[in-house]
Amino acid sequence: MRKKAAVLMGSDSDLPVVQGAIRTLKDFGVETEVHIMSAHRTPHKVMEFASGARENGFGVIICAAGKAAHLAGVVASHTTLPVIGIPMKSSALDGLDALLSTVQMPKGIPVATVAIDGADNAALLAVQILAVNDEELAKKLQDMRTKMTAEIAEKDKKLQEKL
Ligand code: RP5
Repeated sequence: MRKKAAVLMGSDSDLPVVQGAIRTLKDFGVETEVHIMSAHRTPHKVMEFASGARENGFGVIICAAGKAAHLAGVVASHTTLPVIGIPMKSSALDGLDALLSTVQMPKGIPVATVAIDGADNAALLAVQILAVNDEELAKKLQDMRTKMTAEIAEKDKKLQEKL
């Protein structure tokens, strides 16, 4: 049976960006649970969710957080499932603080970090992780790439006609 994905975000203010990840996961038919939980505002809830995630049927966890963003790192410390961090732009520093907080994990507890506000790529990476032993998902990924290639070729063709 296919594993589920979890999408966690530190605040409801992250939702407009995180929606992109939720939509992409749903487009691929991945069962997804979405929660607001914060490493500093609800630390016990985060620990409980992360430590039970594997036995609760999850295969990958996406964590979106801004500012001093430690959600992904804390989640990763409580599970051996792959964790993908989305640094959010929600700060006076335009997300550079969250990017460094998320990407600069000390050795031993990895977090795969995507670009600032990179919700779509977080979802695609999650799908790629789940597709390691799922031919149907792998085929959908390949179809998406083929479509993308055709779209670029079409855009280039139009550009050549215009020039
Ligand atoms: C982080 O602080 C959240 O992930 C959010 O990006 C940022 C701001 O949160 P709010 O003050 O809008 O709740 O924990």
